[in-house]
Amino acid sequence: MDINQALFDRAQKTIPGGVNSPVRAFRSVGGAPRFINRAKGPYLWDAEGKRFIDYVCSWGPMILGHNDDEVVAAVEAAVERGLSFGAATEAEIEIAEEITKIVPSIEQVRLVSSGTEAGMSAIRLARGFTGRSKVIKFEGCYHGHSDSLLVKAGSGLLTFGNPSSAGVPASITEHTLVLEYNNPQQLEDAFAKWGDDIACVIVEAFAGNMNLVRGTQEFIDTMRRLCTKHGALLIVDEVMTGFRVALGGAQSLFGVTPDLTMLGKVIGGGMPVAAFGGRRDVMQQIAPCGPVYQAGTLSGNPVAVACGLATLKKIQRPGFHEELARRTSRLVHGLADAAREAGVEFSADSVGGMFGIYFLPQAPRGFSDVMKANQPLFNRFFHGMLKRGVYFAPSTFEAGFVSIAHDDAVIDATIAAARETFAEIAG
Ligand code: KE4
Repeated sequence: MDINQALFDRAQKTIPGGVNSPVRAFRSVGGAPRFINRAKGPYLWDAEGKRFIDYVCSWGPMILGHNDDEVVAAVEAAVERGLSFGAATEAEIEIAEEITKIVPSIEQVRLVSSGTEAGMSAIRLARGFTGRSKVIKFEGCYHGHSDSLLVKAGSGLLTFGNPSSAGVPASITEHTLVLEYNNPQQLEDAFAKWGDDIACVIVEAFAGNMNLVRGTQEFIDTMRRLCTKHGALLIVDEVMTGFRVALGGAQSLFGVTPDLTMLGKVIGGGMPVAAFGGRRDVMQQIAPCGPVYQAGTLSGNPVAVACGLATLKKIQRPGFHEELARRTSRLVHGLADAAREAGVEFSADSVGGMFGIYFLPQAPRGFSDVMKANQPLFNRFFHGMLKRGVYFAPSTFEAGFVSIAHDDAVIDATIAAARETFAEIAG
């Protein structure tokens, strides 16, 4: 038996599914997950010492590559000063100033420890600010696992959601309306029916949790216009896209000004930092300033903030995002060329340092397109690449990520491995 399998068997004795987050269990691709014990630059090494080129990048945070020397030095210096105080620190002011400088729509920001906390808090704040209960989200988008967001579309069109997880009472999800992504008309209809009862619309402007799916400009503009008209708040979830698709995130590419933004992943550089922020008048409703309660023992943890701050400073270097986008585009074009040469139906897309690969004739425009992808073929591709030392996300419903440590030689090695894999699965 191999070491990863032995570790997986042992892990399942004391950890549900052997993992601390479901996607890591390789359930949708099959086989034993790789137990990683170190990483550097674009590489991971598993428990057997096998090296992989990493396109998960911890699901987005590792935009500088693993264990960037300057980031590690900042973390080590913070550790020397203390692991956690549960008190205010100057570093929290510094990272708040960086965030509000980089993302102009964020006038004030509150740090939390996960994207889930950011989403849960942003929705509570929107409900508190507007005095309304109803929330609109979109099928295929994920904003963390807080109860009111674990919801699937209602049985009929424009009917309120049903729980998508056990343990979530229907009374919680009955305020959440799940609409079709990239369907402006449905938004018009929903606001026509419930406009003045809607607290917020929450959206991934570039969706990354049904693989990468681009929101259309019309879709985003429609929700901004309708929220403004009806006094609802627009929450753009930039946990994945923030500082990743562009320095200023998806909102900078769409030219949209959210009322609230969620941040995570890159903001912590791999350590537990996330945030929500936006209009000052809205943020002033958060405790201790206002009546909307929100708190966290490790919010703004000094070691995690040091990691995030060092990351945010380094990605602001001139040309960083242009170069990251160039490398990511080189990857997806190389993969598409390799698939075409092998005669495998495949497409790919990228926005900044985020990409999608699809066993579909063209990039999906919404959830129903994504569901038509050839999942068995993806699974064969996944394992063919894993065997050749390339680690993609173990699910066809996940986006991929490139770091600035993925240089052309690493990208070209990936494409060479893909050429062999596509030839292998073409039959
Ligand atoms: P966390 O609570 O996992 O820090 O963030 C939740 C979240 C919120 N919003 C968006 C757009 C997200 O992508 C996420 C988390 N993303 C997943 C990857 N699809 C994290 C990986 C996992 O669940 O293990």
